[in-house]
Amino acid sequence: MAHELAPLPYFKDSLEPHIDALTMEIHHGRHHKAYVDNLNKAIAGTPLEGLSIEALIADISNVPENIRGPVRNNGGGHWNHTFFWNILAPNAGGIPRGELADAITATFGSFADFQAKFEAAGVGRFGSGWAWLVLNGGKLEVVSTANQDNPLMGKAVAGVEGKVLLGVDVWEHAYYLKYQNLRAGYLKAVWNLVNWPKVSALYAAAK
Ligand code: MN3
Repeated sequence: MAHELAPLPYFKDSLEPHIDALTMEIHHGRHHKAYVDNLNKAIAGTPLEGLSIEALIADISNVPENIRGPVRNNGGGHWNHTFFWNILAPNAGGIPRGELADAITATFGSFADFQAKFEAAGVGRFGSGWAWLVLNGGKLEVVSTANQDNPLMGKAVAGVEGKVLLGVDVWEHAYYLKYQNLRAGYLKAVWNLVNWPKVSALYAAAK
């Protein structure tokens, strides 16, 4: 079955003023849609059509070489954006609670130290990519990937690994209309949108 672009789980203007409606419209309706369309095109007529998006990108090295690049870029793009839309929410943000909060403090020193490390990972990613919070071998880590790579792809492909708890798109298309070149300002604003109950649920499931 072909992969599909799911509707946003909220209205395109629901993340205002932190992420503007036009950015959401273009980012979801054009960028994410293009990843889905190009992924479907790349795997059309191959046995890979039967795989879930997770199974497909977790095993990139077994994708035939002639379509591996497009599957990696567009399959990664599809998974990453689907995850991103769903880890954000209107009227969210604040601070995590419970076991996740304890783990963040134990690992990074404080929630503020974690935020600084995450923002640095996003700002420090030269060009396009993503910043992530992952659980790797039972330990929280802040990492980043290039382009549409992600930790599901594994260390050999993406350079990082672990179960994804939080991810933020730092491609210019994610913020340029409102923040222009100020990626750091966008990353700070995104804290107002993080759905911590959801991140906590992912943490509980990943442990
Ligand atoms: Mn994007």
